[in-house]
Amino acid sequence: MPFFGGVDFLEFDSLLSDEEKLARKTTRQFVDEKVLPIIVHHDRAGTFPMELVPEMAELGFFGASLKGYGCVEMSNVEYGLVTQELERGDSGLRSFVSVQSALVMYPIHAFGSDSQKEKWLPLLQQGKAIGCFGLTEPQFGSNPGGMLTRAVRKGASYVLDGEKMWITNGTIADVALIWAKGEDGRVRGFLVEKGTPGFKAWAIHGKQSLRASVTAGLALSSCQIPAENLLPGVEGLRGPLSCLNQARYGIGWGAIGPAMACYDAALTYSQQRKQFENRPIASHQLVQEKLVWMITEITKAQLLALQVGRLKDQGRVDPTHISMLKMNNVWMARETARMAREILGANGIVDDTCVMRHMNNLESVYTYEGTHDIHKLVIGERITGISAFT
Ligand code: TGC
Ligand code: FAD
Repeated sequence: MPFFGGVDFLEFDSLLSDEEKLARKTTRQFVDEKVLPIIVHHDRAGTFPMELVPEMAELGFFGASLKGYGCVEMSNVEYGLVTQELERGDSGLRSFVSVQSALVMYPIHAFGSDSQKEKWLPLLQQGKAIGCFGLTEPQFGSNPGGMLTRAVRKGASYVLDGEKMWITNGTIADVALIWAKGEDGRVRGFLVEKGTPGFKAWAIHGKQSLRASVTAGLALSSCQIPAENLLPGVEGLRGPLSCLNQARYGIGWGAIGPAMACYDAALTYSQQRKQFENRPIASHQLVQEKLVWMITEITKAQLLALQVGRLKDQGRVDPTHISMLKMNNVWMARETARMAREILGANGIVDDTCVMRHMNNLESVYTYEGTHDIHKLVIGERITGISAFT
C-alpha cells in the first residue's frame, strides 16, 4: 500500500521546519506500515493493539515533549504532528498516547516528588508501565469539581473511597492517577498502583465508538495507599485541568488526522464511482460542494493548530486558545467524516474503508476532554467575562 501523501492545499508544509516534517514522516510511516494493517481487526474485536506499545515507546511517542527521564524532548508542534498521524490511524491509538503522555507523565513530571518521577517516568516512557487518569465520576463529567471521591489521611497512609467512570486504559494500567478531595475539600492527585487492595477496574463493554481503546470503571473502597503517593506539587481543580490543557492540545492536532483520511477516501471514491451517464460522482456540484467544504475546513484547522502550537512552544498559550483548537478541530473532523460517509454511499458503512470507524470514534472525541459545548462556554467566559456554566 502506498504511503499516505498528506493533505496540503495552502502550502502548509512551507510553514514547517525539517525536524517537524521528519517527526510527521516517521509517524506517518509507522501508521501506514504497522497500524493500518491491523486496526480493523482490533476495532472489530474491541481490543487495543498492545503489540504496538514497544515500538511506540521506541519511537519516543510517550512523554514526547517532556524533558529528561528518557523523553525525546520534541517541540509542541512536532508532538502535534505525531498525534495527527496517530489519529489518522485510529483515535484509540492517539488516546492511548494522550493519556500516557499528557494525563499521567505530565502531572508526575510537573507535580510529582523526585522519587515519584524517578520511579514512574522512565517506565512510562519505555512503555513498560501503563497509566490512566481518573477524574470523571458516574455523576460528575463536565463538572468534575463536584466529585465525590474522598481521600482521608490515616497516619502514614491515605484511604481513598469513590468511583471513577469512562477511564481510558483503566483495566490495563499499572498506575492510576486518581483525583480525590481531601478533608479540606481541595482536590489532590494520588498514584494508586495496580493490585492495591480495595482498588478494582472493570471494562466497559458495548461501545460503538473508540472500540480499539480500553475504557473502564474504577472503584476505590477503603483503598489504602502510602502517603508518599500523593502528588505534592498541586492542589485544587487547577491540577487536573492543567493536565487537560496538555491532552486537549494533542487532540486538537489529532483530529486533523481522521479528517484528512476521510477527505482522501471521499475524493478518491468520488473520482472513481460513476453514476448517471457513466460520469464520476465528483462531476456533480453537490458532491464538489462537500469536498470543497472539507478541504477548506481542514486547511483552516491546520493553521489553527500550528498557531496554537507555536504559541505553546513560545510559552504564550492560554487554555482558551486550546479550547478553541479542541472545539473547532474535532467538530470539523466529525462533520468531515459524516460528509465522507455520505459520498461513499452504501460502501461508506462497512469497514473496508476507514470512514465509518473514524466517524464513530469522533463521537467520543467530541465528548471527552471537555465536550464541544463546554469549550464554547470556556471561550464565551473569556471574551465576555461572564460565566454561563450555571
Ligand atoms: P473554575 O472555578 O473555572 O476553576 C477552578 C480552578 O481551576 C483553574 N482552571 C484551570 N487551570 C488550568 N487549566 C485550565 N484549563 C483551567 N480552567 C480552570 C482555575 O483558575 C481555578 O484555579 P484556582 O487556583 O483559582 O482554584 O472551575 P469550574 O468548576 O467552574 O469548572 C470549569 C470547567 C467547566 C471549564 C471545567 O470543569 C472543565 O473543563 N470541565 C470539563 C471536564 C473535562 O474536560 N473532563 C475531562 C476528563 S479526562 C478525559 O476526558 C480523558 S479522555 C482521554 C483520552 O484521550 O482517551
Ligand atoms: P455530561 O457532563 O453529563 O454532559 C452531557 C451533555 O450536557 C453534554 O452535551 C454537555 O455538553 C451538556 N452540558 C453539561 N453541562 C452543561 C452546561 N453547563 N451548559 C450546557 N451544556 C452542558 N474521563 C476521565 O477522567 N479519564 C479518562 O481517561 C476518560 N476517558 C474517556 C474515554 C471515552 C471513550 C469517553 C467517552 C469518555 C472518557 N472520559 C474520561 C470521560 C469524559 O471526559 C466525559 O464523558 C466528559 O467530560 C463529559 O462528561 P459526561 O459524559 O458525564 O457528560
